[in-house]
Amino acid sequence: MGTCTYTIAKTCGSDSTLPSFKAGVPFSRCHSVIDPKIYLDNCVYDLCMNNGLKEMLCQALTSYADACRKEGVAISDWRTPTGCSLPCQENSQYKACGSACPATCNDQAAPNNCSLPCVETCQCNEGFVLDAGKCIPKASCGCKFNGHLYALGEQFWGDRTCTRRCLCDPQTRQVSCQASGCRTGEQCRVENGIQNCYPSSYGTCSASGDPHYISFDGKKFDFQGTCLYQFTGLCIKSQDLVDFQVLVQNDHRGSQVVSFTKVVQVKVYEVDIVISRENTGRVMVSLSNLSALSCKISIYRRGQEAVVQTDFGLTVAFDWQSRITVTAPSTYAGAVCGLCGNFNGDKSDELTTRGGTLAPNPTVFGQSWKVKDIPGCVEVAKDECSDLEAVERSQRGMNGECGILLDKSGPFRECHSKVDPEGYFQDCVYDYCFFKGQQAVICQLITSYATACHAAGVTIYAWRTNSFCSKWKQLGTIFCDES
Ligand SMILES: [Ca+2]
Repeated sequence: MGTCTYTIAKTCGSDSTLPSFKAGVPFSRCHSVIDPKIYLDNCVYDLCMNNGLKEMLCQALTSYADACRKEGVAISDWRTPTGCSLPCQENSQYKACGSACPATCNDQAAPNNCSLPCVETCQCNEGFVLDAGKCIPKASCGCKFNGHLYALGEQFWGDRTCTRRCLCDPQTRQVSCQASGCRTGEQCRVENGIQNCYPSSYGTCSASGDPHYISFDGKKFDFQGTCLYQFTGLCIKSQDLVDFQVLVQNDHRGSQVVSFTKVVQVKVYEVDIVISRENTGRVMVSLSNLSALSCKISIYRRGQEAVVQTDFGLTVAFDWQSRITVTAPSTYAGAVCGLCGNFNGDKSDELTTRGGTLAPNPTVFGQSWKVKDIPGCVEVAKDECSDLEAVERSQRGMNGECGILLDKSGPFRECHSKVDPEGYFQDCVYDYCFFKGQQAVICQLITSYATACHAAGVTIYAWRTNSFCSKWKQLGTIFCDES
């Protein structure tokens, strides 16, 4: 032991004052099976080197007790007399020789059928059982159904085809099931390991440029009113569908003839989210319902866009400039209304006004979806661009400007079969005409087509050059230059 002077013999139990390793209780029955000498020596050494730290004594005794138990020797309680207590959690108590098969919610009779040797353990008190590492009252155990345990109050599907909805009743702790099924527009499948009814498809509505709308059912039109409008929202209320509203406000730009989307407002779960050009790079959120924000709504940035996503599958994206995209699950088919149409699969009834009649033109249609007047806002139909046809003719033959979209050997050639460029070309010509060929405006249109091609999984080739839609110009000045 060198210079160590600690009186270790006494502490580790080689005299009669402490019960530890000494013959007699509680280790005596083990001495003939495992010689305690080496354990005693180690104990003495460790204690000496650590100035008699109690922890060392307890560790040494624990390792001897474990060794004995492994040999099948029952050890009586040595912790109480040595003060080496084993901390036990709530609703449990220390057992020197407890069952190795504790009672659980799944198997409350487990200790009775246990063939393993006893272990030193914290055993749940009478009336409690082990569940996820904790001792809980037996009455708090969930329900057993088809070999699975479900929490009290938990709802789940009782079959693989989503035709029986089951509940683990908190009162009876029994499972009760009812005939049920997925709603229209949904299908039963497993996502992220959870079987449920999920939307069978999604629809997309968008507005970009001055703004050119494409409704859920694929109807294209232009509407330039500059007040606040319902872009889309739930119109046929149902307890199965979460209510929401997406509003847009357009803004006069440049020539004052056309307008662009400048504010997008999303209202859902009593949360009000505003994305505006004025606050590019930021999203404003009303804080009346913070909990919904954390678990039901997520807001993040994706490339140049702000994205608002809800737990029921609605996604709203706005690039803070002029392009807004709303994606809704098929469960909302036929139940929405607004500038995006009713999402019923029928293109011909898309210009249905708030009053339920079919509008003769997009201006009348758009006006009917006005939510609010903004001071100074107007809803005039824009004048036709006088030389639109001439512009279209000349652009159609070009390899550059709007013509780049149609160029059969151009950068978008592989996309033509996947995404028809004609509509984008028409929009491009339209804007080109009103903005007198202002490049930033048509670059936005071409970017929209490039984005659609990317989404369709098509490779497109470099189309920006230093003199045409260069990246720098697009990020720096597009729609930001008031002159
Ligand atoms: Ca429709």
